[in-house]
Amino acid sequence: MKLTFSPASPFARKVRIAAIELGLIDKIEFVPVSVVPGQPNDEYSRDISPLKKLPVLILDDGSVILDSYVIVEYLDDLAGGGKLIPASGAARWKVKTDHSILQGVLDSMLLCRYEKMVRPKEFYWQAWHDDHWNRAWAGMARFEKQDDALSRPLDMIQIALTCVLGYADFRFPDCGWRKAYPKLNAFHEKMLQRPSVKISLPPTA
Ligand SMILES: N[C@@H](CCC(=O)N[C@@H](CS)C(=O)NCC(=O)O)C(=O)O
Repeated sequence: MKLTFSPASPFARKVRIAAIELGLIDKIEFVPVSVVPGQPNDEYSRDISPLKKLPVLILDDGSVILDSYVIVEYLDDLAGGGKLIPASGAARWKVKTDHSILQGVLDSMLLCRYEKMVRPKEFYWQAWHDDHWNRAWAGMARFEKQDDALSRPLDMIQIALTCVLGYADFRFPDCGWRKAYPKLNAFHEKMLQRPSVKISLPPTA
């Protein structure tokens, strides 16, 4: 299998950590790809994903699996199922819903980043930026209050939350999440003890 990848992408990092934790990392070839908002990549859009986003998992028969959540679910299945995502019952829907929140947090953070770094300065829209930052911040606050999610055995939520916090450090180093969210800070320190988390840290900004 191949995975379209960038070391800066929190979504790709999520898949990488999951693949390591599930013992599947050696089955995946990581293919660095450049997809930049505002710039076409016709080959990628045509052959891999019309959404022009990474990561995408390309199976040996050429079929594709996306997005990052579905890839992790696929890998979890390959590993026997129920390892990172509960196989059934209320816990499954809770994990899926919490993951949607974390996915939204990352989407909002990326939009903030694009607003500042990609959009021409004359079109910068502060209120829109702040609205998305507030969503990301409120999403983090939600997990600060979830002791169980921070302390139970490793699952998809802990991996996704780690990627959110790592991305906050990477792109918004002065945002102050550690001070505002001490339980998330302790959780992140604990997660950093895992080789999968350490090896996949985003490049130094
Ligand atoms: N929902 C997607 C989001 C993926 C995503 O936004 N990837 C970013 C990189 S971190 C991307 O490819 N951006 C390029 C673009 O939007 O042009 C997932 O979970 O995989």
